[in-house]
Amino acid sequence: MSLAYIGLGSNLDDPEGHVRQALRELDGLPLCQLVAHSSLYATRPIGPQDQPDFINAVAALETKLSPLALLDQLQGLEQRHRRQRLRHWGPRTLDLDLLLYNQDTIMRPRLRVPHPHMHERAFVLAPLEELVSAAQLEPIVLYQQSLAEWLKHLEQNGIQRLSDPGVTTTATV
Ligand code: PH2
Ligand code: MG
Ligand code: MG
Repeated sequence: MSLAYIGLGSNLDDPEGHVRQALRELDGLPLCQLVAHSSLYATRPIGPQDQPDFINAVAALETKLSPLALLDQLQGLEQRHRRQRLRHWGPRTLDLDLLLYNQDTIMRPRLRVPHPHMHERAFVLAPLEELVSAAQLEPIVLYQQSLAEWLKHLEQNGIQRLSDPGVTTTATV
């Protein structure tokens, strides 16, 4: 069994609905079980500013899928939310990023783990830190620094916590 962390984001067509539904759907993927999820956060867009605010969250998923098989499942789920790739870093109904897979480092054309931008993004690290502490998961170290250390360098004004974390499974989604 492996432990994967998934970043969720949406800023189109009822973003909160897409994220909540995606949390339930992650739990329903083959050979996967949702262990815990962070609160939902309202976040200002990073990158192009002419788009709506995002809803972001992070989930911890136990899985027997390989990293690439999990990536296929995440992309299938994005497609079922009618994700359209209109422009790089543009608005989307659902973005699912494989952030971490155990302690693995993966460098493939289709997949880099740890996610190459996660340590620069408070909308990923703030929910991730909350989740790890709420669910009492193993502390995460990225390039020799804790999440709290990375977060110190990041602007967090654009991030607002909306709900409460869920440390069991789908009952709290
Ligand atoms: N995702 C992006 C680009 N910018 N900004 C916020 N606040 N949240 C996101 O999920 C996000 C973003 C590309 O994946
Ligand atoms: Mg993303
Ligand atoms: Mg993505």
